[in-house]
Amino acid sequence: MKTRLTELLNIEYPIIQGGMAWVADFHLAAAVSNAGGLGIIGSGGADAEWVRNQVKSCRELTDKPFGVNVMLMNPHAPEIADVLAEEKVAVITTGAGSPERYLKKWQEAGIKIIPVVASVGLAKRMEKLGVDAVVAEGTESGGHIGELTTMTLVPQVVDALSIPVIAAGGIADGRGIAAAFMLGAEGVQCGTCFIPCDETNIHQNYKDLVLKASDIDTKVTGRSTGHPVRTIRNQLTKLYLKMEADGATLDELEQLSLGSLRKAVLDGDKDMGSFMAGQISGLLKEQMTVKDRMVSMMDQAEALLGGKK
Ligand code: TUI
Repeated sequence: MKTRLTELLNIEYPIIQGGMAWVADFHLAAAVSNAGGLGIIGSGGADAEWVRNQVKSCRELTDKPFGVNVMLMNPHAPEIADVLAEEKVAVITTGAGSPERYLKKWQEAGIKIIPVVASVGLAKRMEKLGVDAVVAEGTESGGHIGELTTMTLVPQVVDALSIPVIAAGGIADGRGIAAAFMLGAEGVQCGTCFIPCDETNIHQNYKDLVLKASDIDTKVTGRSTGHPVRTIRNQLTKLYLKMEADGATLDELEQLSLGSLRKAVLDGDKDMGSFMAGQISGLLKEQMTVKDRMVSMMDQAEALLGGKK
């Protein structure tokens, strides 16, 4: 399946991996790139030296292109932006904000820039500033989310832009890829489907929670703070939602969730960890290698879309 995206990024499959904070380290990114997609190191709230080391380690595991996701609410984002320009990574994706102030520096370093957007307005602004593609991410996604669904967001972004659009949110098999292409996307970004993979360097409880989840097992917390986040429901989400309903302050809510992603990824704390994952978790039933996951998704997509293009 050749598209403008596979040409732009020099990859075999039109699949890019979501830049999942704490979950997507260089092991996963290298596995996705080696399997023919675009692996992404998720820098989340990390500092610039962590990112530099991850980039160097990834280069030892793959000769293929890979990217780094910059989470724009991270206080270390300005230093990370500099490190990525110095290291001349192939691709940068961004999330949770507008990357406007970093674009010139990254463009001068020859880096392909793909902002993740949740609205047509930001997508248009990004195109005007010369980015290479956008990820249109629906509210089905895990982690920090926007309001619109993938089904409604993707075709509206496709109609508004000339650059390639990558669909994200709720895609974990070949049917999802085929549907995204029908909406006009030229690639997909998948996150949740890579959580229960062998190469993902996280606590086994996290993988098992995604595999065991049903269709209704994710919850969105933080709507009252303006930073809604989708995670697998547990004691933490129950407590958080109750405190939000009771009118808790930002400070109280921050105290509750402080370090909870770490508790999920490193400790596997099923009760108090923040297990970010998308609504498509309910579709995922088996742990497998990244390569097997990608090949089965692409085989199914190609069959649905009428053979190899
Ligand atoms: O960024 C994501 N997903 C994320 S980031 C993250 S780390 C985190 N941890 C704890 C609390 C909050 C975040 C986990 N998951 N996806 C891309 C995305 N970007 N979704 C929504 C947006 C977005 C939202 C508002 C992008 C821009 C925006 O407004 C910018 C503007 O200026 O209009």
